[in-house]
Amino acid sequence: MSQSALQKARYTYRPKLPPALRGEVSAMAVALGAATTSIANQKELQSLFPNTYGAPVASVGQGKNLGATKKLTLVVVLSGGQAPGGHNVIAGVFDGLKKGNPASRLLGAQGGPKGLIDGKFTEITDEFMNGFRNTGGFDMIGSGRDKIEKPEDLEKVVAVLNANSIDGIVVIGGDDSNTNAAVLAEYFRAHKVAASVIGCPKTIDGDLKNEHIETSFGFDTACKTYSELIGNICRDANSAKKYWHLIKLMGRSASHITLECALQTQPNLTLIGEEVAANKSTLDQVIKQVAGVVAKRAEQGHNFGVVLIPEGLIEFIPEVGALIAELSDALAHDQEGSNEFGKLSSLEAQLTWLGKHLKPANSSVLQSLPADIQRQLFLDRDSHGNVQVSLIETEKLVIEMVKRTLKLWASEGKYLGKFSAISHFFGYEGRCAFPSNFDADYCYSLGFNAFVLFSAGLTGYLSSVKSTQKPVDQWTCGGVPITMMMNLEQRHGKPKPVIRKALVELDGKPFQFLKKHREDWATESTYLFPGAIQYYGPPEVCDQPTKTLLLERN
Ligand code: FBP
Repeated sequence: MSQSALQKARYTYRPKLPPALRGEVSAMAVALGAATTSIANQKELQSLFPNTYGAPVASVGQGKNLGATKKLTLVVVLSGGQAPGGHNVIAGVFDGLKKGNPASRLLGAQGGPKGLIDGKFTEITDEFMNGFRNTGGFDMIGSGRDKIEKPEDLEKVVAVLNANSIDGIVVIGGDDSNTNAAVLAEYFRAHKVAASVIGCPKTIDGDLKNEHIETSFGFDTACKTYSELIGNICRDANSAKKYWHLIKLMGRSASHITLECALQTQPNLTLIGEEVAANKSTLDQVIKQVAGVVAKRAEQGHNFGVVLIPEGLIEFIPEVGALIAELSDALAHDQEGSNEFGKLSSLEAQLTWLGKHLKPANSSVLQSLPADIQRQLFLDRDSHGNVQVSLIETEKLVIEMVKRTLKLWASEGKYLGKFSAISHFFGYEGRCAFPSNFDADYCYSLGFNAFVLFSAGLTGYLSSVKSTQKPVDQWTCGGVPITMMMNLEQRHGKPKPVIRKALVELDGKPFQFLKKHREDWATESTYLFPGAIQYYGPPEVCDQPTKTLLLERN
């Protein structure tokens, strides 16, 4: 297969390891601290996870590790959306395992959790591994969004483990997938299955983090990739001085990506979903906020600018969230029943039908939306009939509604500018990029560290690498019990134990930095141009972590 020059160069990059993971694996010992409790609902979680709840926080240091040289068979599972660095987590596990005992085996579950249920594996050999080191994507073994929760699937997994003499599973996933890792670990303990389960924190969304997990991998590379593109657009806007660019950024729920990209590029306006929710802003207020910045810049003769919009914004606006929830229910109900709505073809007829089936407040929000968005709400639904929020083109919605507001203000003599707007959506552009040096090093360390946790006999833990705002020489390693990060949340009307998602904290330093500077950024064009990710060169150019991490940890 032909390869690009960067591909070839990256295959030979040697990721930097923290001091605790250097040297002989038999000298990497795991020390255990005091027992832990979950962040909330302690009683309920203890009864749901009687065999794994309360495990101590672990740290990796110098000492004797008798399990490190044992011959083992481990399985890696990639779960959920792609995130740069997944292949390096696998490389870290692989190298640790082989260093401990060259006869050990690593298997990759094909296509994510489903591969584990069906017993479909790819044997990871040296040659196979070497073709994926330091590369983006999950194409090495594939990923999937299945969960292993149903009793019959759990039984199948146990049969697969026994048939293949598997000693442990590394789950590489986000909050949901690692919640599933905790369920598996508990099930194995309860059913006297010897295999253990260790998770690694993955998601570009950056919402799997807490005291022990400083960042999820992939966030760094994805944000740097989007920031390069945003910086280029800022420069184009500032050169041509004729367009407003409205850019939606991935992040299913939390606005971390949008916030980080704002810190890296200093656009004129950044909407943060969590702030909109906290202020209980209406859609009209959000639109007026955008139109207000456009009008203010127009007064200075600047009919151009850049606005960042998080993917999850729409659901954070309380009235739109309420509309989507009721609409999903009504349409799903119709789909399962008479399919009256499904048979209507004109938008007018659909709106009339919904006028009769929705609460008046939700119906009037629906009526206020541009026709294209109304159509999207009805068309883009999942197999259960639910509205697929991530497919709604919020950036276009904002443009259309800002246009309306500016037209009104112009008719009242309050606005004399020109609003020519272009929409963008950046998501898939960043999920499979070559991992930055930070992600390459971080992921390799997470994987290697996961192996050390296995060798010490731990189960139900997330691999944790800390002090990542500092150079790798100062990173520390350990493990955090997954149950410690859990609470009960309502899912489909029932309480479910889940890892708590980390949303943007409005009193946190990253958001406070944005808040302090945003008025200046709105009126003055103080854009920053981060440029492309650099892989070779001075550390201050190549090895810097995200601004979020620097602000949060320093
Ligand atoms: P994970 O949480 O699984 O890492 O995925 C995150 C994400 O990239 C979101 O930002 C985005 O909303 C979603 O996946 C899109 O996923 P898909 O392409 O499967 O629709």
